[in-house]
Amino acid sequence: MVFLQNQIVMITGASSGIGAACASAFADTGSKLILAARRYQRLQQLADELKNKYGGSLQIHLLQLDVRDSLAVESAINNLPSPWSDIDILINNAGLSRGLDKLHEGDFQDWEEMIDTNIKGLLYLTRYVVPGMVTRERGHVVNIGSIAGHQTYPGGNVYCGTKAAVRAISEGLKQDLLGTAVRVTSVDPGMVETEFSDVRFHGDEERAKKVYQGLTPLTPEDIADVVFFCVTRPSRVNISEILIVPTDQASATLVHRRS
Ligand code: NDP
Ligand code: 8X3
Repeated sequence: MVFLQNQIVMITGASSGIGAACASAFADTGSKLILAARRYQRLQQLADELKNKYGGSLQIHLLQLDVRDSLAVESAINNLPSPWSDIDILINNAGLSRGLDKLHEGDFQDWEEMIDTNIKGLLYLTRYVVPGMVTRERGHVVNIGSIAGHQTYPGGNVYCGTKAAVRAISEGLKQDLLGTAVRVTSVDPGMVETEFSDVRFHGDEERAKKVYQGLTPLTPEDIADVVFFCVTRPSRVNISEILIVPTDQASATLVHRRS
């Protein structure tokens, strides 16, 4: 796609789920991909798959990065080799939920992991990448929010709080960038089948599977399609927010299960 030729697209949380699907969606467009996550081997595997599929000329730069570490984020962004330093599109996707406990019974470590990743990690990336976009007078930040930022569900307390924060931060960033060419979009999915529920339930696969039992969830590719749509609109168009749910989901708490 001409529009994306040589554009540098950075995706956090690219080792799995929605982030990996976004990497695939952009791989065939002539853009250059910066893929970041903690699990470097998974990133390498994905990069190999994409190069096999789309050709060796596909340019991918891998970053082993924990977005919770502000110094690591600063160093990763400031030390990008020069062909990779001018990021055009930042997809702030790295995120997770931990637990589904009642607030008054919740686990501090779970809370801190969610707050540090979903809010602070997204802020660090934004803080280090966006100034360059402003200087270059081009750029697009896509934050992966959630239906959980629109509606709170029982046991969702802190996770929903982090996604409500992402929603407010996206809106705030858009306001602060008014007058520049930099665009800001929040893509807010409902239920998407990824490793999300395995992570939420600390590896309890049975419990994770039950989340999607009897309904047809979204796929990571469905979300990548929407992200792709948002960043390929003409420069005068800023899609501020998109809420995307499975047909079997009416709200955060109302789903239709066939069994
Ligand atoms: P996955 O668990 O499949 O992917 C999460 C990704 O985030 C992984 O690549 C993981 O990589 C990365 N990640 C987590 N913590 C960190 C960290 N500290 N530093 C860097 N990367 C990190 O889940 P999804 O694809 O579903 O989740 C992606 C985003 O979508 C999240 O923000 C989630 O909240 C959001 N979302 C998901 C929905 C769903 O139903 N699945 C619905 C709505 C929103 P690694 O472990 O290698 O670091
Ligand atoms: C992920 C979707 O409904 O589990 O953000 O919170 S939900």
